[in-house]
Amino acid sequence: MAVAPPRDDHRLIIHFDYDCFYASVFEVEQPVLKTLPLAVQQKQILVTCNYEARRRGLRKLQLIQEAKQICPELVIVLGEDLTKFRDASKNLYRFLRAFCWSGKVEKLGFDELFLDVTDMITYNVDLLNRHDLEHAFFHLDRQDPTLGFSFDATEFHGSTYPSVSNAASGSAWSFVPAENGPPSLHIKLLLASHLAAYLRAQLEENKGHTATAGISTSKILAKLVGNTNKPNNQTTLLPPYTAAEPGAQSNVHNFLDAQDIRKIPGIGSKLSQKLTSYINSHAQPRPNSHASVMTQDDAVTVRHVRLFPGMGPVLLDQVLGGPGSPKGIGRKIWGLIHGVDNSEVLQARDLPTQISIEDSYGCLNTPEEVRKELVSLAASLIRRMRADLTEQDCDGDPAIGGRSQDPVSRGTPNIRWIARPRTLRLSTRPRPPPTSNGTQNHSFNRISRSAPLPQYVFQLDASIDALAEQLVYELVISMFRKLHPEHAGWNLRLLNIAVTNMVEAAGERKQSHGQDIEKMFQKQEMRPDFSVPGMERFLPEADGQDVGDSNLLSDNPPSGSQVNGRLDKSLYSPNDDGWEESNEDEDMPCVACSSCGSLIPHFALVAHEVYHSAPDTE
Ligand code: DCP
Ligand code: MG
Ligand code: MG
Repeated sequence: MAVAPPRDDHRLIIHFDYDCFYASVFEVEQPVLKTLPLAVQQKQILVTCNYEARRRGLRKLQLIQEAKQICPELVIVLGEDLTKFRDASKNLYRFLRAFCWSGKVEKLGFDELFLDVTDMITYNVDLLNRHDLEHAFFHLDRQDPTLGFSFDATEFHGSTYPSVSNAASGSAWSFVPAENGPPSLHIKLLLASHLAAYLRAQLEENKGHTATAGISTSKILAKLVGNTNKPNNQTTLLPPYTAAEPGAQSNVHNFLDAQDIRKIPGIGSKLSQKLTSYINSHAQPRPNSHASVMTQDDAVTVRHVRLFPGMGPVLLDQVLGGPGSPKGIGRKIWGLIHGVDNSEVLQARDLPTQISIEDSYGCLNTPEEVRKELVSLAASLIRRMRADLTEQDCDGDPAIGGRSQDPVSRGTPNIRWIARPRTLRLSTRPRPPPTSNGTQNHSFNRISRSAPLPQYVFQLDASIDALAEQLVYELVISMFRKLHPEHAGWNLRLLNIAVTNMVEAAGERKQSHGQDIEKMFQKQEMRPDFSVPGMERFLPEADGQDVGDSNLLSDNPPSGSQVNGRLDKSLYSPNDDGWEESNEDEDMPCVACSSCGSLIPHFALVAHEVYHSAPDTE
């Protein structure tokens, strides 16, 4: 089936991925670390390391023990407290957003951003002096023509796919149409490559972080092409994006065809497993064919799928569809492997959906112990609310960019709430009594109670400790008593206090939710990483939805409580931060169907077998 080519009212999208992000947060704090091999440890895992360490053979998600053997002089820092990474991520996001006219800057996880710079490029292409391209000027402000940077518009900045020497295109400028014709995609991408370079340089100069960028016309293409040259580099996917003439080659196809299917944002591990097992079990050996039989271990590329006999949205629906899978999955995946991704860059704020602070204890039994812990948790909660839910009011022109306008670093702040949670929730987890045969009962049930959050906690001039005391004495203790009417002896293992039900302050930009591709990006990006043993604690807790009265909630096996010490957990909304778990069918335990190899959730297996036994399914 033919696929509509990417839209020709091209958008220009830049994707950023900060280099060795956690490690560079430490390097910015202590520049001497830049010259040393540096690793960030969580549990027994090296979650990331700087490029000096990578040069010595270390890699992300390696066991610390193994890393030390390879590089005994390794400097190791602990990265279990995510606060500084979250703060740095927010800071960099705001810095880059200040340059972006559309405000369409979307976070993906802590260390990636998409910027929609279409309007900036359109404006600058129109102003380009075609008679002096080597001394072009990129305007960063529509009002002030002096704000901007000089660049050479005869060539792309950074790397390209294909590399310029390989591109049949010749010189970039040969693609510029006649004086009055519409600007070509080529020149728009060329300008976007210079803007990306400028932003990367600003980021490094002002914030000390280097980043890798990808430049193309959609989120999926910008992200994938950016990955091809790391670190501290950028790659632009060159036109042509369609094979308009017979025999012509589309760079989108050429580029995507070589990609491992598992790397395509939107095709997570479960979907690629289904595709791989389908292709491996159905391919006929065909000499010289790309769709020939492969062993289970062979990576399936986009090309394998695209050119597989009979492949199209209908077959993909059969292979990937099933109980619980999103409607139209076949068409969507068929589009993705052709580079079709019309999902917008969302103007998302970095707002959490809830903030929750908890601590685990050997045993809390007396009112005095509980009161003391609640005050301390409430103080942490209010501190976290102030950090995550306020911003400095900046009257300056956000279009002018981050150099002097960075709202984060300007003096004399005028702080205001950008969102106010409406609900306060208290959860506890009592230690269950031993079972009759004397063994420990491993129940993880939490009980919780919610109440409206009093307005006084939003007073920014009051001391955090005083507010915490007031909150506990006036409200939290009575919530606690309703959960535990007994006078003492609760044997508590955990206390959690959270604010939920976030409402953005009036006049704030709205976040839009629910675009499938956004979820798919996150699932693809984050899930494989979290499958590392011992990393489960970064999954948000599962008890986010109670409101109203006392509520028995069974949460997932230990998340925060496994770790000694306090955990603050800001659950970010999906579009801001890829760290939220999704409940779609990809998360369910699945078994492989013995007939077709598709991964089927347990509950749906019987129905699936019925489907195979129907006469027209095979
Ligand atoms: N991270 C984590 N746990 C994981 C995977 C990642 O805590 N299982 C953190 C550490 C990384 C950050 O997320 O610094 C960003 O992840 P990336 O995969 O982008 O890795 P880096 O930015 O560290 O390295 P690169 O230069 O390859 O982008
Ligand atoms: Mg990343
Ligand atoms: Mg990174």
